[in-house]
Amino acid sequence: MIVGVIGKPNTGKTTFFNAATLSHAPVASYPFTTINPNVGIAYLRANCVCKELGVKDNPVNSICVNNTRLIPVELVDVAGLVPDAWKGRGLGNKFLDDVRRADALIHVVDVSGGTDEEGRIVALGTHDPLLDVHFVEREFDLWLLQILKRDWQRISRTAEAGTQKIISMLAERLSGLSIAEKQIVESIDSLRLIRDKPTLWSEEDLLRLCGKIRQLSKPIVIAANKADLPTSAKNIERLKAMNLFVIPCAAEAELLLRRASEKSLVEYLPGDASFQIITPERLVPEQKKAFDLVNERVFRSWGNTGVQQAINSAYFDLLKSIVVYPVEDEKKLSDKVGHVLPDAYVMKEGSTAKDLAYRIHTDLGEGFLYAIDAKKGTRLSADY
Ligand SMILES: Nc1nc2c(ncn2[C@@H]2O[C@H](COP(=O)(O)OP(=O)(O)OP(=O)(O)O)[C@@H](O)[C@H]2O)c(=O)[nH]1
Ligand SMILES: [Mg+2]
Repeated sequence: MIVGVIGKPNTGKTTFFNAATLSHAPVASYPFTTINPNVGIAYLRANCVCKELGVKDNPVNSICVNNTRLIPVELVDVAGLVPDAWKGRGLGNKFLDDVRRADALIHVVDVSGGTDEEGRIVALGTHDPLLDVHFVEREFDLWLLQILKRDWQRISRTAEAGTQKIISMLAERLSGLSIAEKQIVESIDSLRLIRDKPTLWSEEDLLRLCGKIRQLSKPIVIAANKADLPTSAKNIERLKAMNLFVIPCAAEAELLLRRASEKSLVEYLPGDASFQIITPERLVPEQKKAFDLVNERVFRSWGNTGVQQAINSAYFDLLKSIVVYPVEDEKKLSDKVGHVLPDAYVMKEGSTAKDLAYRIHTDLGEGFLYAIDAKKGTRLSADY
């Protein structure tokens, strides 16, 4: 599973990405700093099962810090999106092409209202960030519509002639966009479009269909960024009233803490509700002031920086992921060389024991007999 970081220019997408992946991609206070996508490894934060099982683990594919498991996941930061990008404005379709493989999206919104719809700096509080939420969804839908319409006459006629089913043709048209056939089926049925009569579907129907497919295949969590600025609180309340997943976020603060933690200046695990300065005597006055500001404007106001929370929300709320800890030896809870709880895998809710076997190795999936629930010691069938 891949999560994409999207939004109009200059909202802090790359700052968010750098904080989450500890990368050094260029950040600047003008639009279109990012042109080519940045791909990196972020971490999902979960309570590690080591505590419940009362064992000391030696993770291999992930990290365990004080009973918290950090599991690597892929994150993609892309170019900013401007109105009419689907027609090629700004960097146009490039943005959309770069997130086509994403399974969920983190929409980084500048909630301070300090950047206009194209990402240019304006007086704080003068742009309405609610507009940004809608326009990004619309760009996506229009982009999908453009792809569908390219061949619509032929597709709809062929389907009606009965040569090939509409579902499989649409799936083919949208292939490579990480859209599952069952999401297409669900979208068509939920809009009550008649499958056998696609020539009767209007342009309006097709646009609604694209919207539905987008909601199912690229669900969005809003990272309400720049929450540290004075004009942000009011807008965050308004966004929350819209019935969306909204996470107040301060990407710059998270980046400061992650870098400081790398240098052992502070003790801080991404997602924590506070941080501790390890060596106050090593801080110069500017650093001390920066940490004080983070405490005051981020932790005291919002409880955390929101970066980890947005990533967790994308995986757990949107993608309904679960964390699985496969082991080879169910008694020792280890792999064959004795690492206890070596791996943590992120899988979709509803995955089966056999899916897990395939995920570990194709041979294991093909030769699957049964799995064992290591907690209970009971055998589990392939479809458990
Ligand atoms: N106050 C505040 N500023 C932030 C925060 N996060 C990012 N910024 C600033 O926002 C500006 C844009 O940051 P980028 O990360 O380059 O934004 P982007 O969305 O990747 O921009 P493009 O690549 O041009 O689309 C920079 O000046 C950052 O310092 C934040 O949490 N708070
Ligand atoms: Mg950028």
